[in-house]
Amino acid sequence: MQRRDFIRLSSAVASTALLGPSLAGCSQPAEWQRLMTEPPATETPTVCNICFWSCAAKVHTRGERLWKITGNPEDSHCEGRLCTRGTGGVGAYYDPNRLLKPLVRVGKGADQRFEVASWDNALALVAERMTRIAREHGPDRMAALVHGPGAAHISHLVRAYGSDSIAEPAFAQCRGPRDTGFYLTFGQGFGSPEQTDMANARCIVLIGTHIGENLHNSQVRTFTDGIRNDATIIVVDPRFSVAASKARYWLQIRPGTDIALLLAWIHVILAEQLYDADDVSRTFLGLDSLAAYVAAFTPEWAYGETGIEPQQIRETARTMAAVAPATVLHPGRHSTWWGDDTQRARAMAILAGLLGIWGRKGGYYLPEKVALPGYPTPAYPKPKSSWRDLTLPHFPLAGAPVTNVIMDNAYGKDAHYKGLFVYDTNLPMTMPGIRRILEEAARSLDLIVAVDVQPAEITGYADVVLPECSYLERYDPLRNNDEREPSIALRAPALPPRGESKPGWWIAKQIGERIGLGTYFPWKDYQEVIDWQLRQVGTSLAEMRKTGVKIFPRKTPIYYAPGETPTFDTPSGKIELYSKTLEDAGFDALPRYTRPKAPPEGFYHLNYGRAPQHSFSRTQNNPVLYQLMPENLVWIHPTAARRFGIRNGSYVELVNQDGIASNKVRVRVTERTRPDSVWLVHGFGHTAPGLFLAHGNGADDSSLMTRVLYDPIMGGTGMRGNFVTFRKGGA
Ligand SMILES: Nc1nc2c(c(=O)[nH]1)N[C@H]1C(S)=C(S)[C@@H](COP(=O)(O)OP(=O)(O)OC[C@H]3O[C@@H](n4cnc5c(=O)[nH]c(N)nc54)[C@H](O)[C@@H]3O)O[C@H]1N2
Ligand SMILES: Nc1nc2c(c(=O)[nH]1)N[C@H]1C(S)=C(S)[C@@H](COP(=O)(O)OP(=O)(O)OC[C@H]3O[C@@H](n4cnc5c(=O)[nH]c(N)nc54)[C@H](O)[C@@H]3O)O[C@H]1N2
Ligand code: SF4
Ligand SMILES: [Mo]
Repeated sequence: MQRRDFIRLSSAVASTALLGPSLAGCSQPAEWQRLMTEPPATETPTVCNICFWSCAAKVHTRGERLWKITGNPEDSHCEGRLCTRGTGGVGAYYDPNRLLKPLVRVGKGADQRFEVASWDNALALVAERMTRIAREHGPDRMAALVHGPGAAHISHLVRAYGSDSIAEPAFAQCRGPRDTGFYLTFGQGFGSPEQTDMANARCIVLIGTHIGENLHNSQVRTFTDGIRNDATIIVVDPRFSVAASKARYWLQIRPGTDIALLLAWIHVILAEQLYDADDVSRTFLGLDSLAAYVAAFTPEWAYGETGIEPQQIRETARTMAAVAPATVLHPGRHSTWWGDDTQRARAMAILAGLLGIWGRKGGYYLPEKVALPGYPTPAYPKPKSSWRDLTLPHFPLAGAPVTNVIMDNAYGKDAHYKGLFVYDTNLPMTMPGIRRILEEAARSLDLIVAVDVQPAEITGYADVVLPECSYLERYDPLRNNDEREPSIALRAPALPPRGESKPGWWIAKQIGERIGLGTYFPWKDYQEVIDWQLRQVGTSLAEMRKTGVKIFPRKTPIYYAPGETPTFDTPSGKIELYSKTLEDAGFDALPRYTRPKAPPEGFYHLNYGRAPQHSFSRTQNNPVLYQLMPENLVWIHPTAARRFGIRNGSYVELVNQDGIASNKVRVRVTERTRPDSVWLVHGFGHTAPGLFLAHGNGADDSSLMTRVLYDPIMGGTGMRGNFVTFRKGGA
């Protein structure tokens, strides 16, 4: 892809909006003409929910037809533009396979057969089982696995009921190790959006972090701004990613050896004294120990581990130090890779500390959010047991509930948890190795509820499936993220819910009232909650329905003042290069490098990630995005293709180290993957029979991840330690 194409990514996809109505059954051009001209268009503000970057948008409708979705020009976060997927949100509304009625499982055990139920009956069943669990075992024995902004409704219900076991895959399958590593070093993690000041950077370092394929809208644009401003781009990736194609330095690292590279970079910066000496004495804890520790980790040593030439390691270290603090060392996002992920994040945080980029222009800015009060409801009861009781003995520094710990305690007759709520997360494709556990859970738990918009894999395991309407048909909690310019954004319904689908807030309130928790839902509807909140910050629902976004002036500076000595929220108040907290918990106080397992003879690293057209496993059945990318391809290096006699465009099955085979998947032979690795876009290979478009297309990376590398510090599920070989098959 040319650089110009890359910059234009988001405008090039505007045309995808045109596909939506045609898929909804319009016969062009007469029907199209009609749709374009009458009745007059209405605009309703929303916040995109196709991924969690939360861009503010406008939904354009004509009567009860959805026309298109465009970026909200008032939004400083998305700068008025949506990405491919956000524009394709039209397909989330028109998806012919949407869940439109509640379902109750009639199959026994793990049998996935369902009957349509009325809302009354479905809610009564949930209420009856929740009441029984509370009476017989205690409400703390109910857990919830949730994701996305709407999760707040279910979390509120479950907390009011008396449980704090509420986990998101955003921790143990995504950002957890990164945030833990930075938290241990700086006393603070990263939020979403990440506070990288790429537009002002002179040097940008990406470790993995495949921006451009990872299509977090404004992040792609600030990265592009950095490129346009001639920042030096350094990309560390075993694969020739889109970002690598923009880089001055592409370091094609041997998979899993990043800590070695980071230690060598730190070695060079300390050995050549490339850091700000003033900063070092004032703000660092443990510099001497660090210097002694990294003395042995020379670029020559790292070359043996990473395959990156010593001269390149020196040159890149000098480059990032020369322009610091205007250097963005991107902290990454999906960081559950090799099991030593918190330590990799620590190594990155230490390097960021030495470069002095925290709170500096061109490095990491200091984010701010709006002080938006919550709607007053009674205090939650204190749970009899907490998620911490089950988690900390295994993962002592887990700062948030861990999905896998909950699931490990949610199957079998003697399981701690007796009931499970699942909202907006498709566990079978999200948590490696979970299908067997879910089958057991479906047999043994008193209740599994899934709230979803489509008959995704997870719904097959539920006793009760509750159909939520799409984000285009509902109110949700206001967007209020920590970012550059504090702002709030409104998601309001642009269309009535299709079928009998209902908003999450309604579902939570209905269940709450049926189990005696009505006082936690003292409002008539969610408009009332939002309007109350908005009035506390000087606006109202009526005003926000017009604008969609309100930007607030910052109350604190975005960067530290020159010469300022900040205090960090660590035990010492300093940047902790040496972590006593880790040491006291029995871990390495300085990041240790462990050589990853190499693939066995005839096997290849299973590498995976994103494509710009899709989000996780949630968009493959979206008719608009399906058209843009109906299946994933497995990238195979020409040497491997030759060895196995595999042709470009043919189909193969991937078979992992434990003999587990994937669906058939089409081959792309390319030098963009390393000779020792294959590449697969996550989210394909759906098995749910109700997803007519997505079912059976491409291969599911999760199903091949039978070897999980747990992070002993915080419980993350490292996914990169799996290997595959090929079985020829298919047409
Ligand atoms: N289009 C789209 N964009 C998305 C999403 C989506 O679903 N769709 N999801 C969003 C979310 S929640 C997340 S968390 C992010 C995920 O996106 P990222 O945070 O960017 O994910 P990573 O795993 O860091 O990046 C994958 C890259 O790491 C490389 N890699 C593999 N192994 C190694 C290794 O050992 N070392 C190094 N240095 N690199 C390696 C791969 O080749 C690949 O290019 O994307 C976000 N953006
Ligand atoms: N193998 C593998 N596993 C991964 C990753 C990977 O790259 N490979 N990536 C990891 C990362 S970084 C992340 S963040 C997680 C993401 O993991 P998840 O959050 O589980 O993401 P999805 O797979 O999109 O599943 C979303 C589910 O919510 C449903 N849904 C969509 N919209 C709505 C809605 O408006 N309301 C409700 N109630 N439901 C809705 C969808 O139908 C789907 O069932 O996955 C992690 N797991
Ligand atoms: S990045 Fe794209 S999919 Fe994600 S919220 Fe923004 S427009 Fe929607
Ligand atoms: Mo993620």
